[in-house]
Amino acid sequence: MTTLDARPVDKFDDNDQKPIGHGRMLRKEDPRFIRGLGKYCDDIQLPGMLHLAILRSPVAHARIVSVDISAAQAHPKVKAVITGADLAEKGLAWMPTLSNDVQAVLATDKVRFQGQEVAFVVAEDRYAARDALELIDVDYDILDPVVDARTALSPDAAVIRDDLEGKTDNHCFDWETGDEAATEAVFAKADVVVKQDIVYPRVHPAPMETCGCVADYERVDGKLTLWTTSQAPHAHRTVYALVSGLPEHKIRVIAPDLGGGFGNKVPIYPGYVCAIVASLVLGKPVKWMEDRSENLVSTGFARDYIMQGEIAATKDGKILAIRTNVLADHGAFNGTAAPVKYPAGFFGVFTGSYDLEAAYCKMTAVYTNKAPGGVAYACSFRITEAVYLVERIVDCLAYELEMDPAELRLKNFIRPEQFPYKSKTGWVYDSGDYATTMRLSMKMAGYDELRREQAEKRARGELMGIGVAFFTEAVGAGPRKDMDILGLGMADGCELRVHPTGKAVVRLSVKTQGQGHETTFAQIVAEEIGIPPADIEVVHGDTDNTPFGLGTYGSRSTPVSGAAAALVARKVRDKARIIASGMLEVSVADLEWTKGSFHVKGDPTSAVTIQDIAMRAHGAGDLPDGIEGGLEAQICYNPENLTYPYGAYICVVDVDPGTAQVKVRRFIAVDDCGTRINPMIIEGQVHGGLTDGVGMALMEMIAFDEEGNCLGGSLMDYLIPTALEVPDWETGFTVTPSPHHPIGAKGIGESATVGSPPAVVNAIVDALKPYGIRHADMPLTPSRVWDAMQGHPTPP
Ligand code: MCN
Ligand code: CUN
Repeated sequence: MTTLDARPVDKFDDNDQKPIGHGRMLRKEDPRFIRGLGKYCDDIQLPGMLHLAILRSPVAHARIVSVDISAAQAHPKVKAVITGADLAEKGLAWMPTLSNDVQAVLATDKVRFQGQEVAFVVAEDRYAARDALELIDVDYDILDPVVDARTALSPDAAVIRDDLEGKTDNHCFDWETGDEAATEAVFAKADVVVKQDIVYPRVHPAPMETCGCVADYERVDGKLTLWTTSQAPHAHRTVYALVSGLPEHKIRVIAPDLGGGFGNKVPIYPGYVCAIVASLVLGKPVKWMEDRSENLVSTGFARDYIMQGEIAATKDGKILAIRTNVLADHGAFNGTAAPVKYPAGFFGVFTGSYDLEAAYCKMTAVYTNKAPGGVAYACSFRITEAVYLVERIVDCLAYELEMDPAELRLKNFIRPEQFPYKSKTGWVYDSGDYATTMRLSMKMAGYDELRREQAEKRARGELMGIGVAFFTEAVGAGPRKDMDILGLGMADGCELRVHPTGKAVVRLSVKTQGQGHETTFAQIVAEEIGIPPADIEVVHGDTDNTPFGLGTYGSRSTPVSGAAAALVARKVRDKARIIASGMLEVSVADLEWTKGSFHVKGDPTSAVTIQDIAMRAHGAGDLPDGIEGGLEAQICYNPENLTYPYGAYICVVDVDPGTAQVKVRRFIAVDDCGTRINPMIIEGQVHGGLTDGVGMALMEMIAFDEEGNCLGGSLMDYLIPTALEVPDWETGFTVTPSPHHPIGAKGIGESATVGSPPAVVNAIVDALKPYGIRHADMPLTPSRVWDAMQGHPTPP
């Protein structure tokens, strides 16, 4: 019998030169995770720790008339009850969001969404804190809620953000990209124009672990330590320093193991600030952990774009231009996390994988009485919405032209020789060979055979659909010259130390939430300096122990921090070469590097290993002139460009004509993320993302009633997919390295979530072709599919 302990944690073999892409190296972190030995925020227990619970608004929009906390304060186990008014006295009632808006930490004047933070209780235990919430009496004067983004700008809509000076409407921002006049000119000459309303509903990242923290302020040395669910510990630390006035070196942010992030753990939530305030006031450690309903109702949502797409083409299917008008629902505060110059994230890549003559997007964002957020759920900064728009509208064009959707795409792809390709909205796609990837997916699917099967089934009245989607992402934010968040440049630091015995520690500024960084970053370093991955410890998620950098989101870890890890290892290797030249008494130019050692050119027997060199670097005896002892280096990597991973997805569905139930029968996913570091981890990322896509296409949506009540406050009401709803994934890959990344790797973490929803929806719409249906909005629940089959449009 194989026991867990006997399982190889690391299959890397010293004699194998290729730790990158090497077989299926198991994850170094899994022995602790699969035994339940991960250490999460809620596992942190400190002596004298108190517990914080938050009172949340039961209504979507109301003026706060009064808050009576006297009964809660009288509870024997309660240590403090704090309201918005208390925070306002200290100037802490409002905090900046990652989009330069402000958000209430605790409501003072009004509540603006159901679930908003109104007051908090700190008590001896979690139960007492929760009980005492019931004793707080808030008198609300109910106001009309703004629930539908389509009516948010109507003159009679209540003004949500009257806290902002001079604000008289619910307008959040306008944004545009591309060339309006040039696009209009192309549309005017086109043979065919297809227009379609397309909604990407509000959905939830729903990580297994909810958000929370433990704040511990030590009065003696004035140091605040915050264990927190954060995908970006360094960025969070800087924001806390700016908000609280505590000096930055006296703040230590630690993100321990995270039970999934999916973008949910990028924003700074009021609960974190409340716990910090409580610890500052009481001088004790304070824990806050939200429960599942709090997470579902109040934390960062994803999507909520109401889009109108238009595509112009010749009658034989050459796509000429794409135009889109978007209404973006940002909720009550603009809490979107996106580089400052990109208020709509990277939605600008809505031109997809196609070579166009012109493109234009106009967007209006509005405030509504809903929770803030917008960038989450593996979106690559809103590329989910962009890819859904373009891949749906291209299918609408195929429908109108009666062309095969795969053929239509093949006809319009950017060609390999056009890279680097500058899109009509200004993005420079680094590399790609789209047709090869598309053809591989068609071959794996047996595309022609599937179409034959479909024709036979249609003749028998059976509903089978084949959905095709092709996506390109722009990930790895980003070049400092045009990307920053709250003024912080989007570069990443990396530090590598090789110890005397040849074991190493690499320190990262990014933070894994389940993606396997402890394994893959060790692999990157191993590839460059020849120390086995098992001998390389990856340290991350602790601001006192890692170099500054902006964290993990937008699949930026591999493109930015992965590049930093490769380059810092090369820097160490360069120093090792000089030390080796001293050890072997030859010039640096006479040395060759193989398998973790330097040898004299033409004489493989006179060699020193990286481990020998490490010992010499730290040991007694002379080093070459000008070389200091030790074997370590640090760098900060500023990416030259984003990386552009892509993929071709084919989904096969069967729809029951009697019940409108959709069964996803097959799903073929061919991804190209350039150089593949760990094929097994990549496969895991893709499997997870494909499951997300099936979830969004078939069942996920955060719904509200007319009063602004959130109808998805539990996992009974907000459905997420399980193994039962998904098929056995069929994955494949092509490899087109990024020309500017040191090891040619592109991001993969969000690819499948981005690419799969349109594949599933395209398949369902294809199945419904006999009903004359060109489009239906997600989530395609049986009732929505049924309505579509009866000729009823999707309700908003
Ligand atoms: N990888 C690889 N070869 C490549 C590219 C990536 O082996 N060419 C590996 C990486 O080394 C890393 C993983 O794949 O271990 C994902 O890498 P990358 O694409 O760089 O993405 P990030 O590490 O930056 O992860 C962020 C991304 C995002 S933004 C969301 S949202 C998401 C996702 O990752 N959240 C996740 N995948 C998730 N997976 C898990 N388990 N949990 C989450 O919360
Ligand atoms: Cu958009 S979700 Mo991920 O970038 O953390």
